[in-house]
Amino acid sequence: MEPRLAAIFSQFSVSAMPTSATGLTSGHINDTWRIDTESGQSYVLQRLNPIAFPDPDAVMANKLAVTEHLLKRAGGRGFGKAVPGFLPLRRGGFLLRDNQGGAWNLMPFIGPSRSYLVAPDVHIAREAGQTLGLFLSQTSDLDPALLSETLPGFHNLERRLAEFDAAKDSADPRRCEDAAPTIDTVTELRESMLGIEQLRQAGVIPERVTHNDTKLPNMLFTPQGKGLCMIDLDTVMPGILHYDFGDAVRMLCNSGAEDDPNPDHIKVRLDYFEAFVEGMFGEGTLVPRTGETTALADSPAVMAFIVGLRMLTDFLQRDRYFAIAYPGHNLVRARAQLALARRFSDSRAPMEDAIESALQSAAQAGRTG
Ligand code: GN1
Ligand code: MG
Repeated sequence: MEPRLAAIFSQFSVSAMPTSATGLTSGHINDTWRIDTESGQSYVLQRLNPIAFPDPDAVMANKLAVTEHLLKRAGGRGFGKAVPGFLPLRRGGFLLRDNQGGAWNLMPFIGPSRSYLVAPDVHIAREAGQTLGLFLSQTSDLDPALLSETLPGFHNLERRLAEFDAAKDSADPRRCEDAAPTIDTVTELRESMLGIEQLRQAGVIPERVTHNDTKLPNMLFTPQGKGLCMIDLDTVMPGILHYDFGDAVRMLCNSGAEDDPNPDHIKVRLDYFEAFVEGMFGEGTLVPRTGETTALADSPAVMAFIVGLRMLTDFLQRDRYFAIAYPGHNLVRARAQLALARRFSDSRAPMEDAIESALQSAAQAGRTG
């Protein structure tokens, strides 16, 4: 095990000796390792990226507030059995600063468990809906005003468009040229994507505690494929249902990869969508509040558009935010996500029907049950 990691691990309040560290590489922002120890208990050691998270103390405070609340609320439902927690440092507190601006925290590894990059079947899509629904229902009574907005305007499309416009104006001409057709796609779609942000600002869609990074790899399942819990709580903040719903569907219901270079692979899995909404709403796991179903069927397109826009902006800014695997990776990602946004817009009507029928079956179950 790398001496640097061993030294950092030793500062946390764990008595067992570490035996190995394995990099967990599915995230695009932070560095994460699984640490195995002699006792058999494993841990997840994470270094928060200082560029993405300029105020790690506020991030940690949000994560602690949400996990403490989840711990109080967990149990009694026969589902949602696990809650991610944090280990304190020997000297107190939960965050260890290094001299490069990184901030480290340690969590117990929840196991046995697994996660997926791609959903293998409708069963997992349903469990994913239930896992997110449970997280949102268990945080429904946590006042969002108690959390800081650690990444201001994170899913605010007006803000993301302003950042994109500024990046375009100052980008190097070569990158602008490579990105020209993708920039045209943004120009074509941008107005049509602003509805949810306007409804939020008008107060039609109410604020709640949201996870804000609900892609499938951030959901944990048992080895048999039962949903366990949401992980990667770095972005828990005040938000709206549309962010978490749309972002989860973005990854789960795409038959291609997030960075698929082949546009023919990018199609909407309506069967997965139906299963997802049944899992989330069908049995009353999450009961939406007034205003929360308004424009909900638009949210997958909008969230794919926002992520694609952020990736394109990052390409124009020479890839300083998202980790890339090859030159041009952010542009490939952006193309795929913008193509996906179009596909979701085309599937709006059947998605709206699926949401409606899941809500109806919940209402029926409520009447008869
Ligand atoms: C980033 O770090 P990771 O992979 O969980 C990003 C999300 C994007 C996602 C795209 C803090 O998430 O907003 O949706 O990549 N996280 C941050 O895969 O910017
Ligand atoms: Mg994340």
